[in-house]
Amino acid sequence: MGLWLTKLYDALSSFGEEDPSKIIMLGLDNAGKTTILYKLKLNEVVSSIPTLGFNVETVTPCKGVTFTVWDVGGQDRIRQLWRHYYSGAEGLVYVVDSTDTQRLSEAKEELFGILNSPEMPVSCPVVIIANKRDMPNARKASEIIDAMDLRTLRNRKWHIQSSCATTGEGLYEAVTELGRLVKEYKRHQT
Ligand code: G3D
Ligand code: MG
Repeated sequence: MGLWLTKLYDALSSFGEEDPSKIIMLGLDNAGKTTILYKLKLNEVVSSIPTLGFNVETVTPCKGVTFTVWDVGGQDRIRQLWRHYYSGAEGLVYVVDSTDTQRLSEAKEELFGILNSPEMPVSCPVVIIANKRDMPNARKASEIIDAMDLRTLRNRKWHIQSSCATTGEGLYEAVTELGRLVKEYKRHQT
C-alpha cells in the first residue's frame, strides 16, 4: 500500500473501531460516487444490488465501516425505497459535481429533501464533497456553499471538501473529517 492508501485506511479504521458505522453516500448521477467508492474500497469488492429497481452499491473498506451508495434525482417511482436505507445512518456523504452548475439547484433540492426525510436521523452529520476540482470550470467550495445554501443547514454538523476522485486528492481529508463528525455524533446519541 502506498502512503496515501495507508493514511486513508487509518482514517477509515478509526471510525469503525468501537462500534460499526453506517455511512450513506449520495448525489446526482455523474457526480463521481462510484469513482470515490473504488478509491475507498482498498481491497474490498464493490457489490451491486440491482434487484431492488435501483442500483445500490456497498463497500466495507475496513472492519466496521460500511458505505451504501446510490444515485438520487429523477425516477420518482423508487424514491420510497431510499427511506429504508436512511434509517440508522450515522453519516451522509453528499457528492456534487462542481463543474455541473446547471444541476447545482437540483443537487441542492435533493440534499434538502433527503435531510428532511422523516427516516433520516435528525442530527446525522453531512460531508459534502465538491468533486472534479481538477477541471478548469470547477466551482470553488465557497461558491458551492452559496449556490446550495449550505449555511441554512440546521441541527447538524456539516463540512465541505473539494476533491478529485480520479486521483484521490481530497478524499483523505473528507474521510478524516467524516470520521471526526461521526464519532462526535455517536457520542451524543448514547
Ligand atoms: P456517479 O457514480 O456519481 O454516477 P461516476 O459518477 O463515479 O461514475 O463518475 C462519472 C464520470 O465522472 C466518470 O467519467 C468519472 O471518471 C468522472 N469523474 C469522477 N470524478 C472525477 C474527478 O474528480 N475529475 C474528473 N475530471 N472526472 C471525474 P466517465 O467518462 O467514465 O463517465
Ligand atoms: Mg455510480
